[in-house]
Amino acid sequence: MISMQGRNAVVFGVANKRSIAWAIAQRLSEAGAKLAITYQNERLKQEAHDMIVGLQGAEAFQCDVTKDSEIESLFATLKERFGHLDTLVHSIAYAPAEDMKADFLNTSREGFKMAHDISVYSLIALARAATPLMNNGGSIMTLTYFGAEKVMPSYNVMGVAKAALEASVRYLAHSLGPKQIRVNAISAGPIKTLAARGVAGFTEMLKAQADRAPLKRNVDVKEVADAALFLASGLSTGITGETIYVDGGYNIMGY
Ligand code: 0WD
Repeated sequence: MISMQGRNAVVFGVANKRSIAWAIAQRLSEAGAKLAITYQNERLKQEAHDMIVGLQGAEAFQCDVTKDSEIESLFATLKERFGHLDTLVHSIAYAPAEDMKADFLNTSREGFKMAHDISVYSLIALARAATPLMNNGGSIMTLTYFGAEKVMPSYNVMGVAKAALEASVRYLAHSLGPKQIRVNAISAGPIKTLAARGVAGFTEMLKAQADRAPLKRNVDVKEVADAALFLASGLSTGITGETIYVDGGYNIMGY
């Protein structure tokens, strides 16, 4: 049993009960961590507050990661409420639907910028804001997808953003390593969530992955949450800058 007793964690990207971020928040909380979850806007506030009722001592705060002022005030609040932070989970991505659907050749300048701002730059901004609170070292993690490395038809600009995200994980790991703050990515196999619904042909992706993966099945969100707990815990203190696959082994296959 991995214990997160006495540790504080903040989890970004809880949209609803199907969110990967929610499974991670629950897993960290079960292991004893004190949790802050964040929601994007007023519209998601009620649901976030309803959801955390079951998580002992958890609190929910608004933070739209495109707004520097919201990031700043969130971390000021976290400093006040938690004192220090041990774990930060970034489980956020967005690209305009038109750009996901379009032929990649027709990716718009605005869509490209937005996808990279929300899905990549936000990790850098949050890591910077969290650093002063991680004075005993810490673990930062993000969620990525294999579309960063290989072409997944209809993943398009999001694949390019995930490649930038994985490179950012390595550069952040180098930057924060001397402070004993580790930065890693979990590359999850496809899981049915709100964000996944924006990917055309998602059901076929699920099926293809289950057919070809060595484990011959899709992954469960709980398996992703278990890997997140490992990365947050004292069992992974030698690991930083890595992309860890929780995909049933799909990525190792040639065909
Ligand atoms: O198959 C999947 N579901 C996989 C997801 C496979 C591999 C990786 N991932 C990644 C996603 O790319 C993302 O980085 O996991 C992360 C979490 O995605 P999810 O759990 O699949 O999706 P969802 O429950 O929709 O959570 C993502 C949330 C947003 O949801 P919507 O769908 O409403 O855009 O990211 C949040 C938002 O709550 N988000 C923001 N939060 C703060 N500020 C912002 C923002 N500006 N934009 C989006």
